[in-house]
Amino acid sequence: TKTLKDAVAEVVPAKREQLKKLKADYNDANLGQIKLENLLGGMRGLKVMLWEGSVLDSERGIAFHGKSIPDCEKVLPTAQDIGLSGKEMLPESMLWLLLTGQVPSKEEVKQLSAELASKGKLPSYAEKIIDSFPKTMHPMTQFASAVASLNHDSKFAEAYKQGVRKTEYWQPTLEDSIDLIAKLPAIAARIYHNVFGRGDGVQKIDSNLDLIGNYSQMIGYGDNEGMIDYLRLYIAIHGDHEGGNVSAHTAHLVGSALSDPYLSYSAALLGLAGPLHGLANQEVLGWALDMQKKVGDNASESDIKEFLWTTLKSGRVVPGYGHAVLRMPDPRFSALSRFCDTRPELKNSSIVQLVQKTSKVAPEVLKEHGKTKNPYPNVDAASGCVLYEYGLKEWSYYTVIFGISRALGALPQLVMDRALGLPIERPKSLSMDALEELLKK
Ligand code: FCX
Repeated sequence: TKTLKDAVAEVVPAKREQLKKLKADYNDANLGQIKLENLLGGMRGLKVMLWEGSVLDSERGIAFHGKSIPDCEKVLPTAQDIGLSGKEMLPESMLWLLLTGQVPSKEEVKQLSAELASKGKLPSYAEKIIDSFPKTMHPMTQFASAVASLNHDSKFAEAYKQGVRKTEYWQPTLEDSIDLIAKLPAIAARIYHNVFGRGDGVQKIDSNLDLIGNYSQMIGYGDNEGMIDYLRLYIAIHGDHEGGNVSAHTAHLVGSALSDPYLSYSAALLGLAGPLHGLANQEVLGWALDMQKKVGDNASESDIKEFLWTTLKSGRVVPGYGHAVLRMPDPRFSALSRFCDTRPELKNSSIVQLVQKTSKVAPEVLKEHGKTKNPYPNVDAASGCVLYEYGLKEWSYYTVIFGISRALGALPQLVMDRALGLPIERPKSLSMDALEELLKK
């Protein structure tokens, strides 16, 4: 059975060749004009980054190496396929796809799961660092700091110091990336234990379990099949959302300075901790619970609409709605809703029902409000209420779970950045005075 490293090694020459040909054939080609509105509007719509793992289409949603979420659900190996119970695709399968563009075999996924389990334990210095954080520090700050601390053992940083050749950079980058992905569950579980007293805080890593099976054990959900399978789905589909979102772009930008994967991904997590990005899933739940308090169970559409208008009139955004790129209901939202429909314990949950009902009326209200370009639910609208229903009620922890996931896409791109020898990122900036001068010409 091929290892992930063998599979990446097979892909790298073809990717290098493709880049060489692109440069040779089209180096001067125009990819669009830069307007002032792009510069002032957060660079929306500018095609200025290379990102291999996924491409986001505003009308069709995300595709991972050309595969939509329903395609992935059909072809990516599940827990059942590697001898465990569970029907959802495994994050290991998604990681393989994102890194290589290929659908892994069941044996390859099983081997990758075992490799991650063997690398999952934290060094004792990292445990001590996590244990020293005040409980009142936000879990995302703890997460990013713990991840940064692991650069102590970075193979890339060491290899760079030893003068490794540029063409080989991708190899220690891949090793660090796999080591980091393997350890994210143990970091996240220890934070959960320290802050909320859930799980026993012990790093029990069973070499027969998959990444999320082990994570679920460590956070005290080892016996809850529904939750384990939900986490697998959640973590697989949050893995990548092309390159321009804040977390992915940050990993790429920081990595472009040849900062190692630990430093690059730590920075990405700090971006994910912003309320307009990953923190939205925490915000949604708080907001939905406030609505539930106000409108009660079995709320009518008009009660929900009224609550939505109250939020909007107070000048706040409706969390879980809108998107910088999508102009349709987020297929990740649809995948999580589909999961809810298949599980009786969720189908009958009052908070899940409220969230689903809201997703039917909110687009109408947001259209009438007339500001957002995309009135439909994004993934964050659904993700938190399921965790809540399964008993993981500490919402300030939710973005940490997103943070385990985003590594599946951000780190493979870092490997590709190094394999392709992409340069340090350095866009040009201008002051308003300089802009005025330029535009008057
Ligand atoms: N409720 C109310 N107003 C909204 C809105 C919402 N859900 N979404 C956008 N708007 C407003 C914007 O605030 C902006 O108003 P302004 O002109 O007064 O500044 C206007 O509509 C145009 O924004 P738009 O171009 O549609 O959206 P942006 O690309 O600027 O922003 C986000 C996209 C996602 C940041 C925005 O829709 C938002 O704040 N949504 C709520 C938070 C959220 O759910 N974030 C998670 C997004 C995602 F899934 C992720 O990255 O994780």
